[in-house]
Amino acid sequence: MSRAVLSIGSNVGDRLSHLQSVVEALGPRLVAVSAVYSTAPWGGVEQDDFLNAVVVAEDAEFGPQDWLRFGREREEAAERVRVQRWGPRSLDVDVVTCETAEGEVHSDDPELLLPHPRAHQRAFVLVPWLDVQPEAVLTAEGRQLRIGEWLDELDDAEREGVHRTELALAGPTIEGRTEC
Ligand code: PH2
Ligand code: MG
Ligand code: MG
Repeated sequence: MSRAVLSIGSNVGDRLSHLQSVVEALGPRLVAVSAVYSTAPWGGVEQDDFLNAVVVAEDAEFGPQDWLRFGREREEAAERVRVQRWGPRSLDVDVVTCETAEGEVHSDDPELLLPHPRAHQRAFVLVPWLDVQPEAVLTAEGRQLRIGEWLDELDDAEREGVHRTELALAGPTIEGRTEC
C-alpha cells in the first residue's frame, strides 16, 4: 500500500485534457485533487504558461516505483516527447512524495528521488499541494518544514506566477458516474 502526492503539468496541446487523463487513469485510487493553476514557466526556458495541479492517490498494491511507472505511462499516452530539460511538454507527472505503511519514503535512486528534490522551490507545486494537504511537511535541504513555510521562503515573483483558474478536474468516471 502506498499513498503518493503527484504534481501534474502541461503546456502543450489541450492542457486541461492532459491533466484530466491522469485523474481518469487513477480512477478510484484518487484521494484528492487540487484546483487547476495557470503558472509561469519555471526553470529559465522561454515557453508557454503551464496548467498545474496536484493529486493525492492511494493504491493497495503500489510501491514508489509503481507511481513512477504510472506517471511515465500517462506521459507516453499523452505523446510526450522529451526534447529539452524543463522545456515544453504535453504532460509531466512527477512523484513529489510517497508514503507507505513504514512511513515516508526517502529514495536516492536517480530515476526517482524522493521527496522530489525541487518541490520546495516550486510555487507551481506548493500552491496546489496546499489545497489538498495544507498540513503536509516536506523535507528538503536537511530541513523539515510545512509546505506553507516553504512557500513563504520563495521570492514573491515565484509565488505571483501562480494563478488559480476557474478550470476544474472532474472526478474520475466510474461506471458512468462521476466521483471524487
Ligand atoms: N515543469 C517543468 C519545468 N517548468 N514550470 C511550470 N510552471 N510548471 C511545470 O509543471 C514545469 C515548469 C519540468 O518538469
Ligand atoms: Mg517536472
Ligand atoms: Mg517529470
